[in-house]
Amino acid sequence: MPADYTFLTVEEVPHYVAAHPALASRLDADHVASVEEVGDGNLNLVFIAKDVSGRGLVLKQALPYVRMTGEGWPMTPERSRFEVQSLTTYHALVPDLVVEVFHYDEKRHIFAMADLSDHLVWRTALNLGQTHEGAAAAIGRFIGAVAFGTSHFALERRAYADAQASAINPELCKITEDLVFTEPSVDAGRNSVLPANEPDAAALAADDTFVDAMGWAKHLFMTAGEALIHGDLHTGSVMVRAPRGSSVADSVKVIDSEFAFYGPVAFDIGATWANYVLAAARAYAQGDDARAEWELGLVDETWRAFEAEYRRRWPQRLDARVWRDATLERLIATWREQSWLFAAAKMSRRIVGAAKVKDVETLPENLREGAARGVLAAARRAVRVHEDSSAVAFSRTCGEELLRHRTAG
Ligand code: SR1
Ligand code: MG
Repeated sequence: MPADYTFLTVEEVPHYVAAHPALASRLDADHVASVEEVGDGNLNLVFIAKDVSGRGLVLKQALPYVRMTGEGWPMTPERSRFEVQSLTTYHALVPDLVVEVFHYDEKRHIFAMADLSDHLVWRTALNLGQTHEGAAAAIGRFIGAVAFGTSHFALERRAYADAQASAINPELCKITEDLVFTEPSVDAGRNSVLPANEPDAAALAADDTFVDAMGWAKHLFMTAGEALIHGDLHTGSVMVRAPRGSSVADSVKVIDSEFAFYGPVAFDIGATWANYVLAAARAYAQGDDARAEWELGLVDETWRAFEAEYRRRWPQRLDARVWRDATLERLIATWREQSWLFAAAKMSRRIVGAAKVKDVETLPENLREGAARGVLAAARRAVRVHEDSSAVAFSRTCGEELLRHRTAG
């Protein structure tokens, strides 16, 4: 732990706000009604402060270690800089879809952002059986805007180089390289599954096609610096809100981009696809087939919105002399195929690896067994040659495996 690291505490928050003018104008630090630490992710402290007039503010502090495991797994708190930089860039591109950052304290690795406590973490909402129509499309639009707007197609050469340089994020990338690409098939001592799923995990590790595919995916992740990707765009990195009594999202906000770096665009797409499959695995396990099908339908919803947003921005590309429409079509086709690969990586890591998801983990063991088996089978099928590489074919393929393997309740 760095010697000069000081933890932010619930007691300190009002004083911290009062001491920073950019915050003091957003929250009445003399009349604070409540401060709560609400961080439920794997990494950070998150405080929500409210004043007596109902205004709120969120303060987030990056810990010098992985919260999920404790001090035994150190991690640079400098990650807050990557989060602030990327959120600021994203907010400039798509302000309606990204949480707004108001303040950054580089020394203490604290930043302040808008209070989204009238939203729910999307994973929580999905697990509660709620629908937020339009959220999947919103995330597709976000990915498309970022894929184009932070790339060499949109940025002048110097600005592009500066953006790449300031987003070199090796420590966080290494976590992804290990946990997402290597460890699902090469256990580094952090994996775990139910005893009943041990043969499934062993079969995954022994599947040469899968392991080779993960090797290729890891290579792409480490070399394809296409855009300032989010890097951890699962359903826990999205907040959603719907008016009371409505199933249509009126606000969708991307958060938690500390893993951002210049990487492959399809990594973010694949992350969303994988998490829709995990949500569907839960619904199938619970016997709610209609809901599972709705969740699998989110795959195509995100893809379509991504593609539409990218195509909408394409006319703004800098060098249309050589970046003709053939380049656009090749990009789209490549990303669609790569999304299968990255989704397979993301599905498998959430079943066997160190950081699991509530969608599957909170199922009773007898149902979890089949859900986990189905997700691993889906991941293994997704890396195999498929004639039809569409998003619809991806969700159909995964759905078949989830249904084939589900266990009776
Ligand atoms: C050690 S960090 C574990 C996971 O939490 C984050 O949300 C990322 O997904 C990371 O892989
Ligand atoms: Mg996170």
